[in-house]
Amino acid sequence: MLDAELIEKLKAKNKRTISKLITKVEASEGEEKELLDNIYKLGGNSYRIGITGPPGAGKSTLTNQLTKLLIAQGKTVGIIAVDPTSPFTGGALLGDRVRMTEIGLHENVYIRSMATRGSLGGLSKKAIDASDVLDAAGYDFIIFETVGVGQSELDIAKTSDTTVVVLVPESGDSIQAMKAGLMEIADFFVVNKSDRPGADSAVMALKSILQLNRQTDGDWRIEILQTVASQNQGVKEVLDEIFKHKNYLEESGALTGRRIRNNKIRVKNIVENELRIEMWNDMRENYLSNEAPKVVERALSPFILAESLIENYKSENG
Ligand SMILES: Nc1nc2c(ncn2[C@@H]2O[C@H](COP(=O)(O)OP(=O)(O)O)[C@@H](O)[C@H]2O)c(=O)[nH]1
Ligand SMILES: [Mg+2]
Repeated sequence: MLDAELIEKLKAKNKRTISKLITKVEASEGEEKELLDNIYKLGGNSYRIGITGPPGAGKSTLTNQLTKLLIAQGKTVGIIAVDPTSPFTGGALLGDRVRMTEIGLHENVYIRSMATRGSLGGLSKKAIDASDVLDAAGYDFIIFETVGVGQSELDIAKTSDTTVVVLVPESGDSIQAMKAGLMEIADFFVVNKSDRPGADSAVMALKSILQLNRQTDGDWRIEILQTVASQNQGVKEVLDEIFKHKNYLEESGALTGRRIRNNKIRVKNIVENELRIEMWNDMRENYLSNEAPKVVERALSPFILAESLIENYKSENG
């Protein structure tokens, strides 16, 4: 599957080879386990950074600026931009591409955009699998840009070593709404577009939420940084904070713990996904469709129907 020549090209960060492999990984529906397994074994040296936040917060702009700083330090960077925007806002995707083209041409940078295009819950799995290809290629850093709204995006954030949540002054209200999910994943916050009015009060609002939800992630203190990414203001500080967090994780030994936790989530997701596919074969799907009206008529309860489906699955799978 992965012959020596291909591995050599991959290790040389040949972009065509990487693209082809990611396409293969993206297309795989579980039957390409051998490929995924071989790719996984080649990796292990990348540091994963998640940049998440609402649409338009400036995640791509920030990612672009951070990447410029990293390549100036001689680092290699792989970027996976996960954009679940519907066809209605397809323009945003195009915007990302244009903005990132410049760094994308650099030999030490590889950029891949992934859109949902109906792949529903499978997107996070595909993005994570794709990051294994970049890891195998030997990129020093992998940056996931995700829109922090759905479970799938939170899943990706949970596989990162450092997660940065980007908000804007206008996010005031949504900070409240999103706080549960975001608090769970943020290693630090960035209030971007701090050139706009309301930046200070957004920082204040965030601070008070942070104090209410005192996180106990060891001795790590969750900071709030301010940036104007479009003018490259405060970006160096964001990179410093990423490195500070990386050092903290490495020196405290928390990095291994975090990666174990992340991989448990990953394995559980793979297991649940495969079980779901095996469970809902045509036969059981048809059976469900035929029996469902009886549930509505109360001739059958959902519990009994579920049980008979599980029993059928079990009898088939020993
Ligand atoms: N005023 C202002 N605009 C910004 C700033 N950062 C990014 N933008 C603009 O905000 C828009 C959305 O940025 P983008 O990076 O695509 O956001 P994303 O959807 O989070 O990736 C673009 O037009 C950027 O030029 C900033 O700090 N201040
Ligand atoms: Mg973007």
